[in-house]
Amino acid sequence: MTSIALISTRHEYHALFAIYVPIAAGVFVVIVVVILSAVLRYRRREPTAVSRRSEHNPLEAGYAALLTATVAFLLYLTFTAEHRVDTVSLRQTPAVTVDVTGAKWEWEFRYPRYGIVQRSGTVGRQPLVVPADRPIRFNLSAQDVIHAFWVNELRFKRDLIPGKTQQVILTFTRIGLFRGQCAEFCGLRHSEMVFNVRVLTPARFTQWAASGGRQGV
Ligand SMILES: [Cu+2]
Repeated sequence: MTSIALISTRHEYHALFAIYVPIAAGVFVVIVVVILSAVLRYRRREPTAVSRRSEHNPLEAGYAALLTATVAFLLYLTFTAEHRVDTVSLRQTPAVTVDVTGAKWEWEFRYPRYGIVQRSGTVGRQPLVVPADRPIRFNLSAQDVIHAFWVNELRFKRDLIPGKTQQVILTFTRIGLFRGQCAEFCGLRHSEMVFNVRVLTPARFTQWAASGGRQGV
């Protein structure tokens, strides 16, 4: 095994979520307070002299600076997390490689080392089978139009672009059956472009792979 700690996309996502949501809630409260106070303070009444003041430069500059700083802070956090997932995780030695191809309207999961091909669509909705707690290299590509590989369990979503293969290393930490689906509208049967992810213990995965995928999971 590698000495680099496993990257958990789920953990990275929740760490970002815990920062984004309070900021979004704070912005919402400020907007509601400002709107309500404006509505109450300037509600219809007898006409008085019109104010000659049309702008307040220091206040507006401070507001713009605060907005810019907040956006820069969030972008920094987001890109740092993406960097960890994309770059740092690629230094891990993958235990399994899966070529993932999105096509109208099914997923193909190809395991070159084991000669196994699983298809999510026509042939009995075969699952993507992976071992838990092992880095898995996914080579992501699309055959026809843009699809998106979305596995909510990992909090991972990535657009697949025809003619381009993207590599990403992901790790599942929980054993079980999870859902995946295409998250980019790709045509009439887009909503049927779903798949299951079967996460096994490493020993069970080895058995499954040794049987050429014939042993049921
Ligand atoms: Cu789709």
